[in-house]
Amino acid sequence: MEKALSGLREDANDFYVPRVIKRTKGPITALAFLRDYVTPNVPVIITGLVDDWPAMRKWGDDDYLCDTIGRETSVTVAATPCGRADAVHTREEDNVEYFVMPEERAMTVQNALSHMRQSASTNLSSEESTDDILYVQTQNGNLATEFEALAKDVEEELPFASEAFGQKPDAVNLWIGTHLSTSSLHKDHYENLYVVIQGEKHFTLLPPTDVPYLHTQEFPPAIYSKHTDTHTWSVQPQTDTDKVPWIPVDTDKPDLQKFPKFKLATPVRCTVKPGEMLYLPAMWYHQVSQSSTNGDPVIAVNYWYDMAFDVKYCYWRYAGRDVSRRRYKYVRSHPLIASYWYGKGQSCMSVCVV
Ligand SMILES: O=C(O)CCC(=O)C(=O)O
Repeated sequence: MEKALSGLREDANDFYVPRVIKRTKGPITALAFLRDYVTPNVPVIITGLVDDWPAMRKWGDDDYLCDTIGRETSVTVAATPCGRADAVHTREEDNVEYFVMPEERAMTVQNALSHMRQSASTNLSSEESTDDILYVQTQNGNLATEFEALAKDVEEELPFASEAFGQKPDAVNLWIGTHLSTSSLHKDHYENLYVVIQGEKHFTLLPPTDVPYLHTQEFPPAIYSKHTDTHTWSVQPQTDTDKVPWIPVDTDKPDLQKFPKFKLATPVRCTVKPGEMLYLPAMWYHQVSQSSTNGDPVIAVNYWYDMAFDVKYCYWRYAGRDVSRRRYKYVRSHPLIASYWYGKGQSCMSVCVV
């Protein structure tokens, strides 16, 4: 098996994995998109497609966002002490590594934005900051629900992509955060078109053929919780649910002693700037950080289209077969995690698996 995987790695490097993520100027036809990027399963940054979206002019203004969503309207915001939600952390009390989900808070956009601006303007890193780190990132089609009032400022679907995939997007998600939040390495079973409206997003991408080198393990689930009386954070284990398969490697500073196979992985880095759209093919692994100037929130919208469970998916399952079966069982069978990933009360089938 090891020999076969090493051959796969060599072939992937020779024939498939890009060394840099190409930029192409839109518009792009469905045919060209399908032929040049979807079928070969390679990422690309498409420019010039969203310059005239009202969001590009309007969303930089906090007053516009607050007035449009409603000054008194509560939305769901993820909160953590460290900026890494849905990531592996060691809990001090028992020295056990958990997959930790964020605390979800209901708050007004006005409060969320002013908190984000304040924390971002200190220019501290997430390790140095003592603020609660907030991130709008529910990944459940929130642009059609909680943030519906903003939906008119972007396109409901991307015509070239809907034509290429033969369907409308399954979910359109709004992301609002700061440099203090990072999304840990994972993959989604979605074709992803990720549009940056303000700030920059820094993606580390790894092809699906890297599955053997990512040290996927199963971790007990837990949730961050802030105690209102003591103002301290704790990690609350979720004892009634199964373990979660996740990747513990931080691609920005991989611990190669602990995760030696990761040195065989082939990360490719790219930055997506305002007005640009990253096509992140289904089954590509990604870790995402973000930055902006003047403490401005980093704002993005992404379109998730259902992927085709075709031969590429079978190859990926084969290359990572020791972990892939269990993860499906897990996602399908646990109400807490399923509702988390599928979206609460949504039809969105966000199967975010590692
Ligand atoms: O923007 C982020 O923080 C993460 C994006 C992501 O994971 C996704 O679009 O699937």
